[in-house]
Amino acid sequence: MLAQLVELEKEAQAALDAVADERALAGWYGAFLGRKGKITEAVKALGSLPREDRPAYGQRVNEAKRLLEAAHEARRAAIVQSAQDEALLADRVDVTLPGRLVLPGRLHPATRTLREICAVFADMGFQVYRSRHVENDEFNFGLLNMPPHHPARDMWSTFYTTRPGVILRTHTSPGQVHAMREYCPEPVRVVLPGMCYRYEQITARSEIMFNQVEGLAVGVGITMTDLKGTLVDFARRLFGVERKIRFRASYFPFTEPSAEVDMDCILCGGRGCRVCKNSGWLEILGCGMVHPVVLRNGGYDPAVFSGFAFGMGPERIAMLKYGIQDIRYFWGNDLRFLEQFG
Ligand code: 2U9
Repeated sequence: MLAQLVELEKEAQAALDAVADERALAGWYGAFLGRKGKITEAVKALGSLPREDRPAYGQRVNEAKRLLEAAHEARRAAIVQSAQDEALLADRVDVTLPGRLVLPGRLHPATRTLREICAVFADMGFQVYRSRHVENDEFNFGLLNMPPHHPARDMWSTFYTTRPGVILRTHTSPGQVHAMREYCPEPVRVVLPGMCYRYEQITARSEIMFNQVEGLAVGVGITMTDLKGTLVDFARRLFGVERKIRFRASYFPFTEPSAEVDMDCILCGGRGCRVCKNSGWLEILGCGMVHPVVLRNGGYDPAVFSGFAFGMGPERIAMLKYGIQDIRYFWGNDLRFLEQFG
């Protein structure tokens, strides 16, 4: 029996030496040390031996079992280690390779211009006020002095939704009513930047989505000279200290009187060129004194309060500033265009 045991031990050790991976190792364990394994069977055979042979055999078989278990554990550790070594070799990182260049991103030229405009007004004490892009008819038109069927509504071609009265804002002006209602009876000085939507033919000069920056100042004793001073200062801060502006009478339903503002051409300094179409002037914004009806809709008594408002398009301002010929570039997503800014 003892001789058989020695043979079995040798067989087990040889089989273990031939094991190369974890699957084979599990098979080996089952064959020798598992519930029906050969070593386990050899341990069980102890009971059937003559009493006098048992101590020697018992000691030997237990010793064999212990040794093989230790060998099994050592083999398992070696297999795990070599699998790890192989994986590391296969997935080797060459730290001497040059790194991959990560190009820094940049702001879209419209966003950049929008922020520059807001920063100028922020320096003059205007807070940024953001409001919803999906509006209702009342805020986009009614409260801005355009009741249903008012002919001035034709100035804005509107995107309607399937829900009656719910529309995409055609200008940031509804936000001004939200701001007035939030702050009244305190004075307000806010700028409203953001996207507006118009159901229009897309051409070199008009897009269906574009940004606007509108401004509003309401308080006691605000006059048109405040409006003029603010806008002259704005033009000089954004385009240079030499800038001149002029006011042309105009019409907006929410301001009275209303004006459009031109600035002397930044390219030719007013002498006349292709960009200003030889007029020497560039139109940069619209403005006016807030209409008394609109002031009342915002919660202010027009007998006590007055205010001015203005509005401009950052894309249009960027087109003037950088000599961009076609507004469609802003949404064209062409990197050759976008990478020229910032
Ligand atoms: C309230 C009161 C007054 C905002 C104004 C303009 C004139 C204007 C356009 C210029 C080019 C926007 O991007 S554009 O299409 N804006 O001409 N906006 S006065 O007046 C307001 C607005 C809201 C409550």
